[in-house]
Amino acid sequence: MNTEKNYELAKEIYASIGVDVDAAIAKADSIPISMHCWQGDDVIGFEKREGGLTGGIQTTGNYPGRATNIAELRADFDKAASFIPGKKRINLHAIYLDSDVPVDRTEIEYKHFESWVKWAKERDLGIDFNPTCFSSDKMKDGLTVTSPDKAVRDYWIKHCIASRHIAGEIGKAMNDTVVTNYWYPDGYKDIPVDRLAARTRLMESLDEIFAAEEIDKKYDLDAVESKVFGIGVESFTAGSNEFALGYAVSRGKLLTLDAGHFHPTEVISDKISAVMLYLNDLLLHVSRPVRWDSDHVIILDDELRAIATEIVRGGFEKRIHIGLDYFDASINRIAAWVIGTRNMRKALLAACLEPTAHLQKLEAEGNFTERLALLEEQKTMPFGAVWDYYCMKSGVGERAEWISEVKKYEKDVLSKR
Ligand code: RNT
Ligand code: ZN
Repeated sequence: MNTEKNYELAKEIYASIGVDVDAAIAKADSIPISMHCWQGDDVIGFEKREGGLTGGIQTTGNYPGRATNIAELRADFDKAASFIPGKKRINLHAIYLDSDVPVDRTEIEYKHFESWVKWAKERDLGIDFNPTCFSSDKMKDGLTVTSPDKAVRDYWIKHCIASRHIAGEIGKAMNDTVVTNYWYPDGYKDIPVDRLAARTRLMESLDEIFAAEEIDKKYDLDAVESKVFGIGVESFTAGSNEFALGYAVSRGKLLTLDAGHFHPTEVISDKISAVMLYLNDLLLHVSRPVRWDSDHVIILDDELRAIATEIVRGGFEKRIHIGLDYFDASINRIAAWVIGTRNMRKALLAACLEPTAHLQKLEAEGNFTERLALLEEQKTMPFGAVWDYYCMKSGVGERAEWISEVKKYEKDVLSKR
């Protein structure tokens, strides 16, 4: 469908504004995107446990074909990944362990994740990790590491220490840096009277978790995720943004900015350049909140483009770790992975096609007229032609070709589950 020809024309147009399209493709292709395994099974995991998703997060929808075991999840991930160009990682949660028998969360070991390492290595995927501090009868009043009950706190601290150890072992086995994200739903439905005590307990628990073992940062980086509220914990969240930022800066940890964890008019794209002044590394959970932290599939909207642009403009490709965090159970889950991850990559490619140095020069000179004019002209430049060519060259099919293949997989595989 004239993909090469369109690309040649696009190349000429971008060259006229000083952009090298091939260099842009190579750069966008090399930026890793960590695909969250939990889109494939509605954040349930393989613990052989009774009970649904808790912790203020929710999947809605009952589209058929959910992955119910490791083999299915891996096959589905492979299918999705085959339609997504560029460098990919898989983001695992502790509940995605590989074990025939139930294992308590405090008893998990590296051996339960060894098969993931083998699988990821065969595919040249990186791995990221998360302790799972939700969906458990070991929570008390919805609390984990901030519980006033020391036994409850200790349980969750132990789980996080075990998770962190596993992450370090995965890093060593992969000879790569695993980014481990710590998220706690802990908060209160109604107005608390001792916010300080809850946050003190959170700080002390995190300190205990990270002090337990010295792990080379080459193999594992720890990130603390902030949140404003969750369903059932509307009045107070211990790990607020100020808490997490302060913790990360004072302890040399990573902050995790999740696009759905702020007030509705706040955007994380504007936070990147501020926090990067004080942090070595940052983890993003790219998501799409619709009225609340609804975790919709990310679309190529202004905010997604702004996030990617801020990463590229700042030269933060190595220091900002891009993770996706959404879960939609109302549509084909493989399509959800493909749509969202392709959009993240598209946004990165669009960002790499910007004549940033020129725009920044105009801004520094106070030439805001030309800055605006050029930014607007750019919007209708043939970005799609570059994307199509990149997809073709990457062997992931052209344009919407993947849709019919996902439909076929749904008919042949998913519908038989
Ligand atoms: C929840 C957080 C958290 C989870 C995942 C499953 O609001 O965003 O990151 O979504 O860990
Ligand atoms: Zn998140």
